[in-house]
Amino acid sequence: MAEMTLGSRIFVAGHNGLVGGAITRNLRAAGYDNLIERSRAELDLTRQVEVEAFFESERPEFVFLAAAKVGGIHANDTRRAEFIYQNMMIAANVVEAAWRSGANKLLFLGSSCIYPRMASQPIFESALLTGELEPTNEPYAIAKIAGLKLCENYRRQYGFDAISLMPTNLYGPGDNFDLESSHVIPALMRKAHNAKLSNAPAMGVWGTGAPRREFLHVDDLADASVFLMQKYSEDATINVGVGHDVTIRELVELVREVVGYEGALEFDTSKPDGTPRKMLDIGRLQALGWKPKIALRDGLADTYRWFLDNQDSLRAAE
Ligand code: GFB
Repeated sequence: MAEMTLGSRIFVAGHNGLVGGAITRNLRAAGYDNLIERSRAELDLTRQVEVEAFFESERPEFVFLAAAKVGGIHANDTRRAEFIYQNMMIAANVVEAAWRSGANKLLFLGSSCIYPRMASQPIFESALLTGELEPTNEPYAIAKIAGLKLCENYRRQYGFDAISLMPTNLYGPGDNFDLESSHVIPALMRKAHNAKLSNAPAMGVWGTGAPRREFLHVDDLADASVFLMQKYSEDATINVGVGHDVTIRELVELVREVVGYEGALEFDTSKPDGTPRKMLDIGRLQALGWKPKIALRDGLADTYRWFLDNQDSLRAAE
């Protein structure tokens, strides 16, 4: 296994996104100073010819594949073609070009929503492909499973050191706060914030509030990603989570506390609940010597500070 050193040529695909941004911050803080970055306008990862040309000329040694088309339950459910097409193309193009151009190692990110909808809890890595997927995110899941299988099979056939991680639901600074397409944490934070400012008697919450979710701060994921790039080289994907979960109702109570909104909650049960529960078993990761550091309440406060500092640019971008 080739070692990633401070001078290694490292490509973080998706460095402007939630995950890629956090990995870039983590690497820079640790002293890695040979990072290769391309915005979407500079390099469209769904275009094979562009991706091949980029890898041939830049020849990155280490690749963090954090670029993906992502979104919350509604975006996944309604933009199904975009989610399957873009994620399959990005994974296939980048894994192939990285291997072909002689990269030392690639790290791919799956997602806990690609395990079977009714997987027994906590979810072990071995649950992959043992049952039916959650229908609201099946296209995304199929594309991500294909990405995982690319890594596994490029290892087997070519000996390419491609590994995959399975992060649980993520949140943190740099998240998407658009109410239609976002994940649950930024959506609830923005709704609570708007309700507080307008003195609204209640804020809306999708679904019943009963589903359970496990949340990992993106800075913890970035830390685990860099750790595993250095330490892990096996076929099997590895779960990255916190090992405990909360109901959506408990989450909204925490978000209200952080934001300071005391009105009522209105549950809109015409909106989907999605998977009833998805909590990862993180025994394998812990056995390697890594554990998360950021508690949910602290992470929510950190995310809300980021939202307050950036809300003008978020509004301008909409
Ligand atoms: O983060 P989220 O959208 O995605 O969370 P999933 C959805 C859960 O939060 C559902 C509830 O139970 C919703 O009913 N919820 C309550 C809300 N209020 C809101 C709201 O205002 N906005 C949103 N978005 N949800 C995604 C997958 O599933 O998980 C993706 O679709 C991805 O593929 C991601 O893997 C990690 O956790 O249900």
